Amino acid sequence: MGWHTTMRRAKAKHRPELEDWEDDGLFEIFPAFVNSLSEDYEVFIPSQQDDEENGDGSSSNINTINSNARICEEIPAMVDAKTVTPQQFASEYEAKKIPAVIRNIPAGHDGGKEIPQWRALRDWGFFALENDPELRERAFKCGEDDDGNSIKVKLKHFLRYLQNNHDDSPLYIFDSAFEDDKIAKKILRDYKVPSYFKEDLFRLCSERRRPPYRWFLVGPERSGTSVHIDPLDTSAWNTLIHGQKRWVLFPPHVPKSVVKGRDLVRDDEDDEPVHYFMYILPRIKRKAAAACFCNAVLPEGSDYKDFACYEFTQGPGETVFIPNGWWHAVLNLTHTVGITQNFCSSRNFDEVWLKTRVGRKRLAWKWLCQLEIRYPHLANRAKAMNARDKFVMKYDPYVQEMMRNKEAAEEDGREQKRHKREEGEGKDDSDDKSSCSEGGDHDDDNDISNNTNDDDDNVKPSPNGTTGGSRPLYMSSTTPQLSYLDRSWKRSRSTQQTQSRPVSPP
Ligand SMILES: O=C(O)CCC(=O)C(=O)O
Ligand SMILES: [Fe+2]
Repeated sequence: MGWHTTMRRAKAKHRPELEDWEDDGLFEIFPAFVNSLSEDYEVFIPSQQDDEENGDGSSSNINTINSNARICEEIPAMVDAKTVTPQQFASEYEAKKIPAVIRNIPAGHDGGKEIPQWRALRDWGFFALENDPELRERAFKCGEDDDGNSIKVKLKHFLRYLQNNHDDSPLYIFDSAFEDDKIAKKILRDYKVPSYFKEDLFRLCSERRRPPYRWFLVGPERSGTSVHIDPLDTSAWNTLIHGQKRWVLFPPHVPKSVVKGRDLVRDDEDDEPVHYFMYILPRIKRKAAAACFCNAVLPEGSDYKDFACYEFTQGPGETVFIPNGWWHAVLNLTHTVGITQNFCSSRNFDEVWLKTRVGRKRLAWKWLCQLEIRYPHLANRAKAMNARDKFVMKYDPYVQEMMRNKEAAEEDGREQKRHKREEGEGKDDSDDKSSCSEGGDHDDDNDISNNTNDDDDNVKPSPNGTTGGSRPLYMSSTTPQLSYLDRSWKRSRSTQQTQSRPVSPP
């Protein structure tokens, strides 16, 4: 099958409802849009004073939003890997959650030291990729069907598509599956995780279990990534080897509804990243400017309070650092090749923990066990947050044992009632029903934690590193979530107090 048919099928699976991928004619008008973009970094913070002057005597006006912007922070910060040490980066940028553009890493500078140049500079050119006898035959993920299944095409087909399509919003290679694959593993040798991002606490979980965290990116012009916050509140770095990417960043306090701008998408419009950058983002900025223009002081709680956004173009050899919680969207202005990784470090650990304990319950338990062994101070931080929020971890073996005891006690109770009824003692039927339903009123999956949104993998709970027999901090006896459990559970707990923890600690 040739590249054309392969890609037509891939597109039909990715967006079955879209009949004409070239309908908006963006291929024609995109170059003019790219030319209209400022090469400078653009800060947009609308003025909140309707009679404020801009310094040249003109007053603020929502039609001239760029001149209306007041630059008060250097975002993104410019960092040179030739001079900035990992310690400086951690304290000046990562800890303060300041987005940054770091220059010179692939060229052989990192953390103020010289390193070998990345092989990616040699091997990730479009010609080199197309002629790599192994990689060209390897299938990469470039989309998803409606059921969330990956759509993969061979690199050689994708590269022909990249050079020849007129789609408004083309497919984009976004592939995270390098492990277990001899051919794609080569990609891992072509770059080196920058020293600024070496700390990677999820590595304590096995490669197979940890959430996806690194992606090889091959993006045709006009493809991109919709506005989002990175998963599990991780931070990210993104290094571009070829081409140009346009970025927009919004600080974490800007509400989702504002950054998405769904109310600003017209009925006949698409909302792909290319439409976002060309049409929706300018409307979001105009709306923010108007909201601020109309209100000398924006009321507390206004969606546009402290609105800001930051736009810039990333060039080859530049690495963008996106601190956790920052909204971002990306548009490939040209064909691009790059690499991105997400990470949890001790500086974003608290936020990542709060998301992981809810979104990945089984993984969170396994991770906590490892943290207790390797980084006890972080495990203590996680446990302190759990105690503060009265958060009970579903896969704590202690909790699971309690739930088993509770169920056993309930079953005992039911058994006794059945027994009594058989003996003719339980005459009042309705009493029996009510007490039975009380007993059966627990979650089917024993979930007594604070959130039932579990998109977990199949990790088995494993021993943790708490001291034998004592109650870990996150299982405080005053935990109110436990107090809703019925008397039979309390009985079973009291019988257990003399026992050691069900799974002995390492
Ligand atoms: O380069 C891109 O398209 C952006 C990638 C990104 O934001 C992400 O992977 O989370
Ligand atoms: Fe992202």
